[in-house]
Amino acid sequence: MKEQLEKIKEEAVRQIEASDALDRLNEIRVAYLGKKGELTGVLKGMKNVAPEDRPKVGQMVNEVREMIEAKLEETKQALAKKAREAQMKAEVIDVTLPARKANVGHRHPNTIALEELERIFTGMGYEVVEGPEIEYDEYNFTKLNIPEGHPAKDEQDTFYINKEIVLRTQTSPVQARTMEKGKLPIRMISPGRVFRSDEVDATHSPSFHQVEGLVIDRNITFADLKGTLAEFARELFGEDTKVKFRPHHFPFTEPSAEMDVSCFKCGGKGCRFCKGTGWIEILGCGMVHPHVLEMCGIDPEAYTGFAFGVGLERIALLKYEIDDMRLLYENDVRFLRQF
Ligand code: 2NM
Repeated sequence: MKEQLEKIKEEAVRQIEASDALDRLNEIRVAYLGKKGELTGVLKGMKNVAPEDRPKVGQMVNEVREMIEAKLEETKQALAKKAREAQMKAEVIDVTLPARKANVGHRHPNTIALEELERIFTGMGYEVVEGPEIEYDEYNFTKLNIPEGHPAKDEQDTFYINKEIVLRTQTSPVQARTMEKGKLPIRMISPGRVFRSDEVDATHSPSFHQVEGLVIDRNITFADLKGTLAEFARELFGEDTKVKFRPHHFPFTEPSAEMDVSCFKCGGKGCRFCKGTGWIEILGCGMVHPHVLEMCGIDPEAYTGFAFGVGLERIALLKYEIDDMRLLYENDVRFLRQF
């Protein structure tokens, strides 16, 4: 019996020492100490041992059991330590590697132009107000004196969501909403995305950006409009910039005008940039139509105002001498980085 136990002990120790994984240790535990294990088998065979020898044999079995358990535990710890060390070695961080280069983007020409416009107008005391891109026909057209049947309302030009709701074709509905709130005077610009059902080409896109301005107070005249927009042009294109107003028509202003600036490339002599005319068309403007004031809840006998609208892409293309609007929508960083 003693020899058998010695043999079991030796074999168990040999197997434990040869094992290289926790799974394997568990198999060995089951094979020796489990319900059907070898050592358990010896205990079951006790009935064949003479009664006076049983305590002695029992003690020996226990010693072997304890010995195997200790050996299993010790090996388990050693394996875990080895695994930890291997992991630490594998995950070592090489602090001498060069850092990954951070790729910062670049402001879009539209954004640069918008921030310039916002700087100029907030500097003159204007607020920047935004509004919804999906608008009621009522605000986009009716309150701006654009009646049923007006060509601007044609489905050829406007994206309709349904009979009452459109993608705004201008940012003037933001001005109408601000006037309706009733807080006067008003000095505001409303920048934002607008939509027209246009084919894409070098100068058109179904979605582009506008900055519209509005001033309402007592005694506002066309002189205020001219002085303000001339100052705006000088800030944007340089202090020698001249301005010129040509009569025009907009439904929401009366009188209306378009403003040209003297060509900032040739100073007005005429060049390829201004197509030989010396002038570049820059914005539309006018005195807010009394009907518009009335429909937006302002008394046209007490208050007057002027308004204007600038295409943001047009400013960006001119200022940065970009000859195709489509370049603004590709967001190729090699293009964007140049401005
Ligand atoms: C333009 C040209 C002229 C304009 C008018 C208004 C409002 F809401 F006050 F009636 N906002 N913007 C306006 C006037 C816009 O864009 C070429």
